Amino acid sequence: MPKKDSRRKFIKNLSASSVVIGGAFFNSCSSKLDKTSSQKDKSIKPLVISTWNNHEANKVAYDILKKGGNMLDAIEQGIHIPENNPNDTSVGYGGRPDRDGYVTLDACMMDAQGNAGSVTFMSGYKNPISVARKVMEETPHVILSGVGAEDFADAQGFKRINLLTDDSKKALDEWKVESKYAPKINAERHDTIGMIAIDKDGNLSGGCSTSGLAYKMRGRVGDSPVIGAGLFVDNEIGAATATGLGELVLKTLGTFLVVELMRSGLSPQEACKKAVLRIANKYGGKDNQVGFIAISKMGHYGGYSLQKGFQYIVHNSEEGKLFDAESYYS
Ligand code: SD4
Repeated sequence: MPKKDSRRKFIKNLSASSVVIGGAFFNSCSSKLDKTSSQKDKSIKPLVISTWNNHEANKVAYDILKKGGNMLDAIEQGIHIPENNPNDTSVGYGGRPDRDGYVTLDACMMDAQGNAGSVTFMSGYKNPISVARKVMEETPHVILSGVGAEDFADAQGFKRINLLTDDSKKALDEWKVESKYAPKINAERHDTIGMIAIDKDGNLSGGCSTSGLAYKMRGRVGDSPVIGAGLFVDNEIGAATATGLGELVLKTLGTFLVVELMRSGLSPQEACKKAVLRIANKYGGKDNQVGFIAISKMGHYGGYSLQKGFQYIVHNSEEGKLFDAESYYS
């Protein structure tokens, strides 16, 4: 499977955001937007798309939707797959810690009615997507953070566990020796799961879950739990989710931008590409990775990234299909 290689390349490509480049660049590039391929223009519902090769997660969600199950159950149970997997070092249990050894998780969910819930900087619970769903369904708030999110999870009956695995601890110790504990904006492998879906009636929802950047500074929160950055759903228009260097996605409100670009008439593929170009234009991004995926209200989909190596998995049939996203830099 190309997964490991692409992960490695992705990590290599993550680095501190760099210089701003000229405004003329955006205009010249934006006129060269592709049409989606005919494959992607076919609208077959239900449809579930996730970032990276999260095949099993995507299939779990698809199977629930295909049987006419609840959309949020589909997304939640799909995202549980990487969250529960100690060998997935980017999400949930086994996620890489911050540089002080704390595993802190971020997640959010948004539904077709425009409801949203999110947890950030949360330790001790391996399914932040479920806690985010509870925030959405059981509280008048959108975001609960840190100790407050943990107290809420406890009150909701979630079981507290130690998220730091022996493998993660060992990797952290090696990293400390290698890096001399220097704060870095990024590094290391990453495969945040962002999942968006459309059901057979054309209703859209999504979820996103991550342990954030490995060896981040304590307290750092990325784009993934921020509505409009890591995930955005507007049931009249479409849905989008993001992966990559969260700082770039936060500074451009990337998924809100993708959905707004679809509102202005662009296809999901064109919208993802234009949002990536916005980042390239404003922040360079030559050494960074950002990837977007999107679904339109019509059930069309697409994805685009800054760097080569970003993949996304699509299920609108039992088998599913893994796409290598087109990228700005080759
Ligand atoms: C973050 N966007 O915390 C996440 C990282 C990520 O695949 O997507 N990795 O910035």
